[in-house]
Amino acid sequence: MNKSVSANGRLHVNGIDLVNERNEMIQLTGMSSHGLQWYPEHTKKEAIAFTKKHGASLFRIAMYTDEEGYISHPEENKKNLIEAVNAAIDLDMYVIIDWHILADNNPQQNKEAAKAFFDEISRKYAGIKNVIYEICNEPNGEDVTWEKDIRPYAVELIEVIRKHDKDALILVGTACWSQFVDEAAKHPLEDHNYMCVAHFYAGSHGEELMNRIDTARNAGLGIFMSEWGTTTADGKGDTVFEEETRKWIAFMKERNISWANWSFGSRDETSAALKPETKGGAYTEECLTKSGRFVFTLFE
Ligand code: DCB
Repeated sequence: MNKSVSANGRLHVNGIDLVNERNEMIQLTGMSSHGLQWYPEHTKKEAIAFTKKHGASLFRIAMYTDEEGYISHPEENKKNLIEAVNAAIDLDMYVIIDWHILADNNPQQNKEAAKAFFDEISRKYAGIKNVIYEICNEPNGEDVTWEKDIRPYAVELIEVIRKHDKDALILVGTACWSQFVDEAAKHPLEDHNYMCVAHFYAGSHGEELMNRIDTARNAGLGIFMSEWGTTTADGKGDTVFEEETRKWIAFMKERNISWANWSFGSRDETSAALKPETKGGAYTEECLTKSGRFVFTLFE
């Protein structure tokens, strides 16, 4: 199936399924960048084109908010983000604008900045069919829940985006690093075109998380795997969990769950798809790590 934007148009959620403009099911697969504040070079057009050449239909731009990201350096990050989004549009790919909360564990913490950012960016890209909004990467921390923190945040953010764009697909992270999708399914949002986000790391997460995903889907909640890794949940260690990853890939394929792999970055860590010495610009197969070589065979 041709998974370009020109062939599929605006995606929407039909029941729990992601479908194209002809209401045909579509599964997007691709890469997530690493932190935009650290590796902007691997979000340029050559970088995204390299993933497309290997079969990716989706690119996720992980714009960290904390850790010297958008909150402390808004202009630089916004400029790099826009450049990356425009490159993905030129390449006829779907692109996720990811408000990558992590150390700032509760989405409420930077809510006002998030509202101002998404107001501006969804006005800029209103009606552009490539663009998908992810409003909070991974809420975490024991006291952060769907009901108390994430859902109210999502209601406000979705209202901001919907002012400019009635139909864009919106992705909403869930508690416990985007694992408690079953909790979200108990009190879904009212919006007509959103999915909740699940994330897995093959060395850390298996059946328990798969069950949470099936529970959520059985309750009627659509799921998007906007980030997953071949390693343990810290992105490090020294093992690429191929067998466990294959189980997850089959699980997602059976359910038509779209995904992006962490990460198209060159940090010296096992989850990175690029070798540490990789510079932006001229990408070849030689640049890929063990994880990268493996993941690049998995695009559907
Ligand atoms: C997620 C985050 C992502 C993080 C990866 C791997 O975090 F969305 O930002 O990436 O998964 O842990 C890592 C980078 C490192 C960087 C670190 C902090 O690979 O280079 O130093 O972010 O910026 C998760 C996911 C799951 C779980 C925990 C984390 N979990 N976490 O299940 O416990 O703590 O970051």
